[in-house]
Order: sequence, then structure tokens, then C-alpha cells
Amino acid sequence: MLSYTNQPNAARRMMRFTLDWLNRLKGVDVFFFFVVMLLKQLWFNRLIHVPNMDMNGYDTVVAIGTLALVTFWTFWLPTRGRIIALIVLDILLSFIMYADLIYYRYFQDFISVPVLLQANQVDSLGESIGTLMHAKDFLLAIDWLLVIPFAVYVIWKGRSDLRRDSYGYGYSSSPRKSSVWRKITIRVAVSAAIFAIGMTMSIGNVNEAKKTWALGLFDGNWWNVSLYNVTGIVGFHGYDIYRYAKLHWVDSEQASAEETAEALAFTETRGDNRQALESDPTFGEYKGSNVILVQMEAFQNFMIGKSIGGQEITPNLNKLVKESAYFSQFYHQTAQGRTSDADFLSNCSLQPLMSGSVFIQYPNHQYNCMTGTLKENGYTTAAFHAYEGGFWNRNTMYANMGYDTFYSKKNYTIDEPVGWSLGDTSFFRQSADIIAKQQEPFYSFLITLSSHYPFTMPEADQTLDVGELDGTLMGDYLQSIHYVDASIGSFIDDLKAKGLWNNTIVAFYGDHDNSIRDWSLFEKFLGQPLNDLQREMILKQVPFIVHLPDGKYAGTHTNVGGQLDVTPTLLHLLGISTADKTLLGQPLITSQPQSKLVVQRNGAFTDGTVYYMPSGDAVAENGKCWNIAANAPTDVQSCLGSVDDARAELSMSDQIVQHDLIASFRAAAVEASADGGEATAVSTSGAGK
Ligand code: GP9
Ligand code: MN
Repeated sequence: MLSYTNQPNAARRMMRFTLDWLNRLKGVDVFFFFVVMLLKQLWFNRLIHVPNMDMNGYDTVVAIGTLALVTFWTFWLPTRGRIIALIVLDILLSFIMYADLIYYRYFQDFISVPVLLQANQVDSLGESIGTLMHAKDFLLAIDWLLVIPFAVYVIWKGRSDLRRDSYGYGYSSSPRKSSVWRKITIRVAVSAAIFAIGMTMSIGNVNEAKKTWALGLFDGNWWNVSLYNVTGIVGFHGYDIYRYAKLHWVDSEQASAEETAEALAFTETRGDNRQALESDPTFGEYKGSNVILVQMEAFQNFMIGKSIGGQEITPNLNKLVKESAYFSQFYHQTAQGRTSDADFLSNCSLQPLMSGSVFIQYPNHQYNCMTGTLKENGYTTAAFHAYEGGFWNRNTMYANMGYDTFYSKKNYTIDEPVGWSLGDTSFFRQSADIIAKQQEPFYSFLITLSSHYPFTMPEADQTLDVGELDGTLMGDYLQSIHYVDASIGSFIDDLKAKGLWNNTIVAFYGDHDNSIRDWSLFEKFLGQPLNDLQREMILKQVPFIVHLPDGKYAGTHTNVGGQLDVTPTLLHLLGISTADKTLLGQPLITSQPQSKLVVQRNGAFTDGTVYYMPSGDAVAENGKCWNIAANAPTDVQSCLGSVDDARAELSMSDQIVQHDLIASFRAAAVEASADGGEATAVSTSGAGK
């Protein structure tokens, strides 16, 4: 029987044997590392269990490639150093995978640099962390039981062998110069080869995927989980660090003092305009009301009031627009960030980015979003969307915007699946139950999903007879819009039954167009040919419907507006001043309709009289100017006067978003008040937090 005191010696002998063996079979430690880490990645992939994502041949090749990229440099080290480096890498990568796993189970996303910079998001894991840890996760670290004691032994052995240099890698026993150089050359050559192989297997393959099945994924960046599907977990973190560094350190320059002052002056003018409207009787007319704001997926304005074969497509909204302030000349202003852009525009009243999404690229910058402002004013704030919480980086961005709670897919029972997720009828029903339990006053922001492209509805929910459009994208779109309309009808009934209809401002707007690009389908449905202006209006106009508790201001409002006017409109009605907030929009419900310019991300704009479409060469005079009433092109001179205003709005917004100028404005204001000087008229009230 082995005595207790003999055990350490046996263990030590075993370790010594292993070390000798690894030293003799050069590089076999790296081979083990690859096998172990590959198995862990396979296990990780199995544990996160993303639907439709299995580690196939492609993923394995990319995973080996990324492992080669994180290990190539270890060949520069002597055997013992390399073994320790590999063990450290093993512990580090396993730890990252484990952290990602826990985070994924809660947020359906992976930990990214912005998440790490925003500690309060991880905080929200809080009490539930215990339920997120499963016994089988232990396999991700099972090898630590052996490798950690082995690492300790190797370090200890290294120290005691230092004088003897028994492995001949420490250069302490003056080996021949030529043999040292030979070893260095071999190590550099091996590491260079591993690096080259790693690059080909990982980045080479990812680049191929980017040209084919992952086309546009790295530009859109809409979901980290989709990126993971292409890069693997190690590659994802490499890409995430690259993405962050490029955006925040390489591509970004600090805004100069002049640029900051210019942006401040620009937004102050907007604030002054809003302040002037605070003397209007509409300001504060609905002080203290709850607010429910619904962003409707791909809901275009041309659906309102339309019928097909004698059937109303949106009977519930048609009824609602008669009882509400309905804006018939209201535009979405989204760009590549689609749904997330609509959300940002409507809640934070700034323009979206030219490329990418603010939600993904600048989720930690400061904004004066409506959510945060309402929270500061005592509102309970919540967002509701029955899809993966990590999509469009909502988990991170919503925490920054000031939502107390974000109810995502995991908070819903998927009892009526439609398209991507839960059908809107059940989504509204389950959301209303949560809303009704909230502390008043509340702000609830809901995002629908059932009318998402390609609009495939279950047979039972296709209740319209779309005639010759049957089987076309347009036919499917009409079916889905009809279904969403019915869901909204039930939601309104539910709010009435719950006693919320009369003390809540309930507003709806469409997020963006339906992505159907076959104009013959629109023409068939509308029964007329469409010129460029009509197409643009169909594409860009979404409904904006504001139901006030007493039904006041009901009817069709023809003054123009855009998504960035949503926040100023609602805060104005609630009597919350936005004079010192960095917002671009203006209230749309005032006793006298205000004139304004609605600016699109591509530089197009309208004031309700003319519609300007820029030309591709960015020469203002080469753009096209339309007279809306005449539905015909007019002299470009009629539009040129506003081209610079539109461009200024876009560039000022970009400065603010990209250079985090709201943070600078606040810092300047704090400094000014600390100096006892006159505080600059900027928001000191936080970044929507
Ligand atoms: C998913 C939904 C869809 O959460 O917001 O986004 P989209 O594809 O319309 O931008
Ligand atoms: Mn959308």
C-alpha cells in the first residue's frame, strides 16, 4: 500500500517523467494543447446550443487556425517556458469560454469590449448567476486538475535546475554559440510557419466566407452570435478587440475645440426652438401620463386606409387614426442599422450613422435618450421585444439608454410562434400583463416582429384573400400587416380592460420599409404606375400615431416629421423640458404646426413642399428637386437653400455620436459651474442614465 508520505514523491516522479517526455518529443505539448482546446471549443459550442449552428468542418478549420494564431509565439520560448505559456493560455481561454457561456445563457450574446466597459450590464446577472452554472460546464476546466499542478511543478523544477540547466535551454551553462543560433533559427522558423498556417486557416477562410455565405455580416455587425458562427469563439474575441480598437483608436480623431463648440451651438439652437414652444398650451398638457411607445416592424404608411378585394388591411389602425393624432407625412430616417436605427432615432433624437449601427459601434457613449430623461422624472422604464436580447446589441445599449428592465425572448412563453419568434398577438398579450403591474408612471417601449421580411405567416394567420398577389412577397406582406393590425386591436382592448387607456399616451410608428424592391408588386397592389417621388414616399413614409388619453388632437396632421421628432413630441406633451438636451428633433403636436426639415441619412430631405434627392456625386446642383403638390420635378434652385442645413444636421449628429460630445458638453458645464462662471446651456442631467 502506498503510504501518504510516498504520494508526493510518486506524483513528482510522474511529473518529472512527463516533463522529460515532453522535452524529448519536441512540440508534442503544442499538439496536446490544440487537441484539448479544440475539444473545449466543441463542448462550448454544444453547451451554448445556438440553433442551426453546429461546428462543422469549416468551423473546426477556423478554430485550429485561431489557436495557431494565439500560440505561434510560444515557439520562441525554451521548452519549459513554452509549457507554462500554453498552460496559461489554456486557463485564460477556458476562463473566457466559461464567462461567455454564463453570459450567453443570460443575454444570448458574447462578452465584448463595450460589455466589459459597462460593468452594470454584467451586474444584472446578479442573483441568477447560480442558475446559469451547470455541472457539465466543469468539462471546460477538467484538464486544470492535471495541468495546474504540472505548471507549479515545472516552475519549481525550473528554479531548482537553473544552475544546472539540465535541459540546455536556459543558456546558463555557456553552450556553443552556433548551437544557440541554430535553436533560435529553428524556433523563429517554426513560429513563422505556424503563424502563416494559422492566418490561412482562420482569416483566409473567414475572408472567403465574407464573399459568400457571410456576405455583409462584418459590415452590418448586427449580432455577435452570427459573427461567432463565422469566426469561432477565439476568433470572435480577436475580431471584437480589432473592431473596438479600429473604431475608437485608429479611425477616430478627437473633436477639436472648434468642432465641439460648433456642435454645441448647433444643438443649442435646436434646444432654443423647443424652449420657445414651452409657452405653447400643449406643453405639459399630459403631465404625469404613462407612455407606451410601439415600434412596428417594417410597417409602412401606405398600408393605412387600404383595402384589397373589399377587405380592410388595417381595420384597427384605421379606427385608431381617427381617434388619434395621425401624422400622414412622417418619415423613417434609418440607414444600415435598420431596426436599431429607428429605435435610436426615436428614443435619442439623433441621426443614425452612415454605416453600421450606433447600438453596435457606440453603445457606451452618452446620449440624452427619452428613456433616461423619463427615468430621471420618476418613470419606471422598460423595453419589450420577444427576440434574442443580444440582437442589435440591445442588452448593452438598453442599459445605457436608461431602461430599468429589458424583457427579451427569454421572458416570454413562445406559445404562438410566428416567423422569427413569438407572434405579435401573444407578445402584446404577455407584455400588457407585465405593463399593468408596473409602478406608475411608466414608460414602456415595445418592438413588434411578426411582420419581418420575408413575412411568412402560419397558414391559420393568413386570413386575407390577396387575390393575384397570392404567393408573392407583397401578398405575404399584406397578410403579416393584417395580422399585426389585429394584434394591435387586441392590445388596445387589453389596455382598456386593464384601465390603462385613459391615463396613458399610446403611440405607434413604423421602423423602416419592408425591403421589397420589386416595384411592379407595389404598382400591382396600388393599381397605378409610380414615379420616383411616389416610390421614395412609399419607401420612406411610416405611420406615426399618437393616441392621447382624452383623444384630443385626433385627426390627420399633415405637417412633416421624422423619427427623431418622436422624443421631443412626447416629452413636450408631458411638460418635461428638453431645452438643455442634445436632441435634434422638435415637437410635432403644438397648437400651430411648426415648419421643419426632415433629413435622410443620404442627404435627401423634405420640408413638406419640396423633396430633394441628392445625386451620387454629392454635387448639390446635380440633385433632383421635386414639387410635392405637383408630383413633378422642379428647378433644383427651389431645394438648394436647404442642402447645407441638411448636411449640417448630419455632420453635427455624427460629431456628437462618434466623438461622445454629450459627455464633453456635460464635462464643460460641470467645469463652468465649478468655476463659478456661467454654466453653459447644456445638459448636466446625464446620458440617458
Ligand atoms: C430583431 C428585429 C429585426 O430583433 O429587430 O431587426 P431588423 O432586421 O428589422 O433590423
Ligand atoms: Mn426592423
